[in-house]
Amino acid sequence: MGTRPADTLQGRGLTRRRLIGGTGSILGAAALGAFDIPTAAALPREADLIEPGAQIAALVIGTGYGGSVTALRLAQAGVDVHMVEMGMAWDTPGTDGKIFANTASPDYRSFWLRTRTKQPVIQFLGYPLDKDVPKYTGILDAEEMGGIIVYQGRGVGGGSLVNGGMAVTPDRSRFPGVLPSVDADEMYDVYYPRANSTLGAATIDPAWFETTDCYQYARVGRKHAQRSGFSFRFVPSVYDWDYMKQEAAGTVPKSALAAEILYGNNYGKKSLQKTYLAQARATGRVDISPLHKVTSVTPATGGYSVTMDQLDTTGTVVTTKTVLAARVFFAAGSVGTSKLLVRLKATGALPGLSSEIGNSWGENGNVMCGRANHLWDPTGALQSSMPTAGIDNWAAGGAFAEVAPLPTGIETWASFYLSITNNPNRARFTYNTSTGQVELNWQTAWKQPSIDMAKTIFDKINATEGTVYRSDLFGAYKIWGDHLTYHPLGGAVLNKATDNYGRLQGHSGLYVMDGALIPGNATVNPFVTITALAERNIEKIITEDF
Ligand code: FAE
Repeated sequence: MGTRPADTLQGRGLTRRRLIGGTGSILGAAALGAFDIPTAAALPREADLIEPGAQIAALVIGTGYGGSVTALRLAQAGVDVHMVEMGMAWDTPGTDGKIFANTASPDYRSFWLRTRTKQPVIQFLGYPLDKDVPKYTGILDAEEMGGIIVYQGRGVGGGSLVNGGMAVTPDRSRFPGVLPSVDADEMYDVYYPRANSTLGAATIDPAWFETTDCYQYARVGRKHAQRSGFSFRFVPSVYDWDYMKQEAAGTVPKSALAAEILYGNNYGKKSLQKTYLAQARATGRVDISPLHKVTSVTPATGGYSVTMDQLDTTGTVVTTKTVLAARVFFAAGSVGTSKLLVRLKATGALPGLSSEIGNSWGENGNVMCGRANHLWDPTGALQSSMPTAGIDNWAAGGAFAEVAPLPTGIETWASFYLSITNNPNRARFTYNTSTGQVELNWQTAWKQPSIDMAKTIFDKINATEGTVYRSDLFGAYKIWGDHLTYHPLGGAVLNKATDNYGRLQGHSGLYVMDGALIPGNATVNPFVTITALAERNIEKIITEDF
């Protein structure tokens, strides 16, 4: 389907200057300025950090979903745990009194060791949106892996710090295609409910949804979906709905209604810091070392010798530490875990690892697009940054589209979507001996099936509504955001690179606990499945291995 460039906001009486001036959020249009960087305050207290030569019962690499489940359940079983996290603690306010930067005004806190932002939406009405920022161990990593940019959270809480909070359990009928070796009854009877309850997932109050200004964009999304015959479903969120209602009433500081999302959320979102990690710390058995990046794990007498770099906030290595861990849990995320394991196998540090290590990586079929609506279909100047609904055309067209916000602070007459599609393409991580780097062979053209599947929804909606795609968000006259993923999955797949519970083959006492276990696609947003799978696996590991 073609796009009519004239059918943009400009054709509707809005000037570029007015739009850019009023645009924030994921568009990130902010004034350049000097940044105060409170480095000392942001650094962890030395006394709390892991010590060189320490002997650790259970060392967890990474503090995202897989790592947090692992730490909590081990600690509750009486095991002392040390979590090692390459990102910051995110527990100290910056010079503006807030811990996290607003998405509208990225600053030193926003990106992981970049000197220029790399925002998912590249431009708006022809204006590029990226800006210079000081190099800092910021919260969002836009990791360039060949043909794809993989967005990931960095810090204590991992992806929960930066994500949209959509807590989606896949339809039961799709689960065997996601994790064929896992007993689905157990997952849906025990582990999904356990994960959802500990994460604090809840669905929006339907009556409030119908009346609040901040979800007008989702109501428009529903109307368009239903008029084209698609199934529209509410999805739970880990945002505190009561808090959002108070934001709307103006009685508390705003967070979701102030467009906070990509660079952290200062108030209402129940990130892992407030759920699993809070419970884990409360046991008194879990310590966390932020700004520590694991570089090696190799067998040693009594377990594994684990080497890590301690970083300062410019990313410079200030010291290197080696500890002895009886057991090591890889929970560095799909990319982090895969990169470590591929390197450790190739360099002979962990020679017994399976030849399946590095295989079956996918991007959950992510593709973004926008649609330009008619003037009589406004999506609202106030948009909650927390999505709460999706359009389900998985069975017929292979796409589940999140009705996403475009919270610019002004009316844009635009609808925005992140689609999760059944893209069959899978990539592989390999070690390049000449550069010493781990590479991923994903190619941008491999997104074409995702685009085709997303079009099964949006071509039809455009035809019904007489509307067109936006072509000003991802490059000049470019409709599809096919350069990125928010949902990396795979690289150390369950029952292939590991046994059916995440135990790495060839080296006892080593485990994978994160999104690397899921072979490339979860059919919906993945963190609930990552959490539930970790709950299942750690229960078995505690029973049989400790
Ligand atoms: P993850 O949460 O990425 O945690 C891994 C941790 O390990 C990170 O904190 C890393 O900094 C750390 N790490 C990596 N390497 C090392 C190392 N060598 N040494 C020490 N630490 C290391 O992994 N999913 C949903 O279900 N719903 C959503 O609404 C949603 N929205 C998203 C929006 C954005 C912008 C992004 C980026 C992601 C979104 N996701 C969403 C994806 C979700 O956050 C992601 O699947 C999970 O965070 C992955 O969990 P893992 O435990 O695998």
